Amino acid sequence: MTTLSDWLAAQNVDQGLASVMTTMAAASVEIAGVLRQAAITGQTGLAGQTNVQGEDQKALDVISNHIVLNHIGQNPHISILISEELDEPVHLQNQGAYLVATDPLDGSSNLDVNVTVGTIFSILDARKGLLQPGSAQLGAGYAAYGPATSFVITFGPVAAAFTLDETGVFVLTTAQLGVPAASAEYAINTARERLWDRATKGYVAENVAGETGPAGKRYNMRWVGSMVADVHRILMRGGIFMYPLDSENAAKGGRLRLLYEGNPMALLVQAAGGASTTGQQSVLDVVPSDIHQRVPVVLGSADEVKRVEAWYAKG
Ligand code: AHM
Ligand code: MG
Repeated sequence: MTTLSDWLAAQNVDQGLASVMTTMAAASVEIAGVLRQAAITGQTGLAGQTNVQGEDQKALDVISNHIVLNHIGQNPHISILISEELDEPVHLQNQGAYLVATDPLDGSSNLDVNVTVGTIFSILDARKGLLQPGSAQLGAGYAAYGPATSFVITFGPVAAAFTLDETGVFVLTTAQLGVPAASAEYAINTARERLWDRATKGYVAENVAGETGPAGKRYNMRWVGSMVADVHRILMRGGIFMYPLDSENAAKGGRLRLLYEGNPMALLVQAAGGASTTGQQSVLDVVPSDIHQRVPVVLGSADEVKRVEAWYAKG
């Protein structure tokens, strides 16, 4: 049995960087505990406030943000925290080399209904500023709070998955995730079809056409509505996840946030052999101009991402 600590000790990375993963793992264990009890302790529903993006915060969003902030504050290697739930970056009183950008609890619409949600995070060199492209990430990961709590991380070359055991320890359960190039499963919120651009409509129509259509095979659609759960499925068995630019979200630049949703997931998928695109370029190549910037996200099995890119190339 290999624990997260064993695995981290065997990686060829700076000890401070490894400690950031340990900190995020500890925060995730605490959040998992809160989620497990929330319906009993009454920590459900709205918090009665909105975040910087104008979204209603749920009680669990606020609690999760506090938990992450508390754990990060105890790690002297982290000097800056960017959170979906906080308007401004938090500058901690230390000389730590690392910046963490996080969505402390992703999948707000699935809170309070016992569907998988998660914590997503990205690790950057704090000395290089707040606005770095995803390709500059030193590490990334997420915790998925499902039937089991998974912790999936990368420092770049490989993505590994851990599962929380009953004693509160993360145990290595997949040493190297591999997203197969070919797949027949796609994930997109089809209720937005009328808003989609030509490329998204074209790609999805080909999938729906099945074995007699141009894709030549039968597809299945799976949409949890929590990015963490949808991306976790893709990392475990392949598929494609799409939250493209559409006529409604275009004014904001997309739906998902670049620094703490698009970038970490794109790095994990790349480490597992998959690909990502905004339609125009790799998600990892987008240079942010704002910490809460949004981005179109398409990621997963390489062949499927290539088909989407081909649709965008047609113009
Ligand atoms: P959140 O950070 O407010 O939870 O929003 C992000 C979520 C993703 O988890 C999910 O993929 C997407 O938003 C769902 O959007 P929609 O409600 O449009 O289906
Ligand atoms: Mg979120």
